[in-house]
Amino acid sequence: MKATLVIENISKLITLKGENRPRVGKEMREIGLIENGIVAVDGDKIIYVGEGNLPSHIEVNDDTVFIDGTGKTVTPGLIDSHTHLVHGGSRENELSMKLKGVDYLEILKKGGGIHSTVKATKEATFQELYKKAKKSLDIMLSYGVTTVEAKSGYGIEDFDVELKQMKVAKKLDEDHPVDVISTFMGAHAIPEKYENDPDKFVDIIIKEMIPEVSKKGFAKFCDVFCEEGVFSIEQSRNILEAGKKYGLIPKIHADEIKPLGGAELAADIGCITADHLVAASEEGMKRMAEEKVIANLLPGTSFNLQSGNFAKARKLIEIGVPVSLSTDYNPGSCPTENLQLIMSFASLIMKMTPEEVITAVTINGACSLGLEIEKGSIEEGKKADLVIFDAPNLNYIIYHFGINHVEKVVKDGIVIK
Ligand code: IZC
Ligand code: ZN
Repeated sequence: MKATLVIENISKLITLKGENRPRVGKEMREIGLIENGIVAVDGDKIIYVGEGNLPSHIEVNDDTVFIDGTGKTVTPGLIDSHTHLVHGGSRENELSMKLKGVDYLEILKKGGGIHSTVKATKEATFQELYKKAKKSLDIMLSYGVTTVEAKSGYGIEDFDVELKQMKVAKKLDEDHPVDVISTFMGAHAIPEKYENDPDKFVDIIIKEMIPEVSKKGFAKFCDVFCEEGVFSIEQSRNILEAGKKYGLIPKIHADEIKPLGGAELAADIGCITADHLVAASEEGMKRMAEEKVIANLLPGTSFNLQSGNFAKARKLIEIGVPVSLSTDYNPGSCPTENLQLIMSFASLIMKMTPEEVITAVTINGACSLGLEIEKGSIEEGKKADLVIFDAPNLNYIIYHFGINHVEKVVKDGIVIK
C-alpha cells in the first residue's frame, strides 16, 4: 500500500477509535490517545494509524507529502452539526434592543429576528447568498471544521426562497472542500400571513413542501423550531412525522427557551438529535437516554442570548444521553463560525471535560449527521479529514480560549492550510 500523505512524530494523536455509534457516559472520555503517533493516507482515505514508524507494508515515494507533528495535537476533522449557514443580511441592529433587555422571542414577535432575515434572504440573489455562505465556510474550515450541516428556514412561506437556500448549500457542497449536509427547516417561524391560522401553514409544509423537498433530494433532515409562539408540540410532531414518511430524518429545536416538552417529543418520534435543550425537563432527558437521541448542545447561543441558562450537559452525560456540540451559526442568536470558542464554552461553562468536548465535535457530531461510518474518528478506512493543532495537548486548546489553534487542515487527504 502506498501513502500519499504521512503525518509523523505527532505528540498527541487523538483518534476517537471505537465503535461507529454515539459515545455515551464514560465512553465520551475515551479518546484513543496515541503519543508519538503516525497517520498515513492514500488519496482521501486513512490507511494506517499507529505509534512510532510506518510498518513495512506502507510504502512511501518521492511524491509522498510528509508533515512533522512534533509538539502538535492531531484530531479528526471537526463537525459542526447545527448551523443556519445560508442566509442574507445580518442583525447587528438588534444589539441595542438586546442591551436594553428586549429578549429574542419579543424581537421575533415584533416582526424582527427571523422575519428580518427572511426579508434579507428573499432579496438576496443566489450569487449573493453563495458568496456570503462561502465566506463563512472558509472561516469554519480555518477553525478545523470539515463537515457542516446547513438549514433552510429563511423562506418560510416562500418556498422558492427555501429551495434557493438548499440549492446554495448543494452547490457549496460540490464546490467547497467542506462537506455541506442540508436540512429542510420550513417550520422556522410562522409567516405573518398565517398568524391567525398557523395550522394552515403547517398543512402546506406537510402536503406541499416536504414531498417536493424529498422528490428533489435537496435535504437529508427535517427540522422544526418547536418553541412558545412558534411551532407547538402537536404541530412539530405532525411536521416531523410527515418528513419521516418522505425519508427526511427528524431533528428538532427543542426546549431552547421555554420547557414545552420538546425533549419528550424527540424521544417519541425517534429524532436523531434534539438541539438546545436548555429548558428540557428531567423526564424528557431520561426519555432521550432511553431512545438514544443525541443532545446537540449549543452553548454559544446561551452565551449570546445572555439568559444565564445553559443546557445541563453534566446531567445529560451522567444519565447516558450522547452529547454533540455545534455553533448554531446564525445571524440572530449566535453570529459566530468559531467552533473552537464553543468548545471552550462547553467546558468552562457547562463543565464538560476536554475529552467529552472533543468526542462531541468529532464522532458524536458525525453521528448527529448520520455520517459515523465514514467520519468522526481517525481509523483505517475512514475519510482523511484531519486537523493539526499548534497545541501541545487537548487541554491547551480548550483552556487558551477565543483564538484559532489550527495550523493545518487535511480535507479528503489534501492539505488545505
Ligand atoms: O435567525 O434567529 N433560533 N432559529 C431558532 C434561529 C435561532 C435563527 C435565527
Ligand atoms: Zn438553530
